Amino acid sequence: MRVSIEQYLLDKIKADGSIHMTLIDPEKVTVEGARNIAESSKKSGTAAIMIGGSTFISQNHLDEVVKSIKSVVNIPTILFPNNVTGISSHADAIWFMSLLNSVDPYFLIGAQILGAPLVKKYKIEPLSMGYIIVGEGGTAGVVGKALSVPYNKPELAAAHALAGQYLGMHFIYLEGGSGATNPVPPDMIRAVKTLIDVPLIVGGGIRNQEQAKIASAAGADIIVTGNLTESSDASERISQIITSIKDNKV
Ligand code: 1GP
Repeated sequence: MRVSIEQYLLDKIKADGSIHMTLIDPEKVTVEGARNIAESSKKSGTAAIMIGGSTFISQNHLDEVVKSIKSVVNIPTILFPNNVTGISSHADAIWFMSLLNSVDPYFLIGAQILGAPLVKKYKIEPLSMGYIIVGEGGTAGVVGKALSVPYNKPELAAAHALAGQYLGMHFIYLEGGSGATNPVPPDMIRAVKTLIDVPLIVGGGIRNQEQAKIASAAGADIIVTGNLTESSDASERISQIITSIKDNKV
C-alpha cells in the first residue's frame, strides 16, 4: 500500500528530528523557474515542495507550475492555499488549513467548505492544519484578517495551537509572515511545542542556518523557507539549513 504523505512526513520527522520544506510562490516564478528551484531544493535534501502564496494567481499558471515541479522531482508537492483558487488537481496533497486567529469566518471555515469537494474530486491528500499568524504576519495576516499574536505573547500562541489540536488538527503552523523582519522567536516556539503533541511547522523570515537552527532547537518539526529560494545561492543555503536542523532538537 502507498504510504500517505502524512505518514511520510511523520516518519521523516522521526528519523531526522527536524525537516525542511521549500515554499514556491507561483505568482513570483515562471514555470521554468519553479522547476529549477524544485530540482535544486530536492538535491539539497528538502522533504517536500509547498506551493502557494498570499495573493491571486491564475489557476492555469498554478496547474502548470505544479506539473512542471512534478516532472522533475518525486518528493511530495503540497498545496499551501490562500483561497479556493489555490487548489490544483495535479498536486499530491494540500494543507487543509483553518486560519485560527482570523476574525473572518471565511478563513476559519468558509473557504474550506467550498474547497473540500474539490479536494475529494481531485483525490488530493488533505493534511489537516491549524494556521496561526504571529508577529508582523505579512501579507498572509492582512489578507486573512488575522488578529496577529504578538511575539512577546508566547502563551497566547500556545493556547491557539492547543485549541487547534483539540479541534482535531494534525499539524500546527506558526506563521511569522513571508519576509518577516524577524523569524518566530524561540520562546514562542518552545511554549507551543511544550503544550501540543502534533508536529509544529514554523516559517516566515528564516533566511539562514543560524535562524533555522534556533527554531529547530526550540521545537520546530518542520522549517519552511520561501523567500530565500529566490536568491542566487539558494541551493547552498538550503543545504546548510538542512544540515544544521538535522538531529538538532534538544
Ligand atoms: C511564508 O512561512 C513562509 O508563508 C515562508 O516565509 O518567505 O520569509 O521564508 P519566507
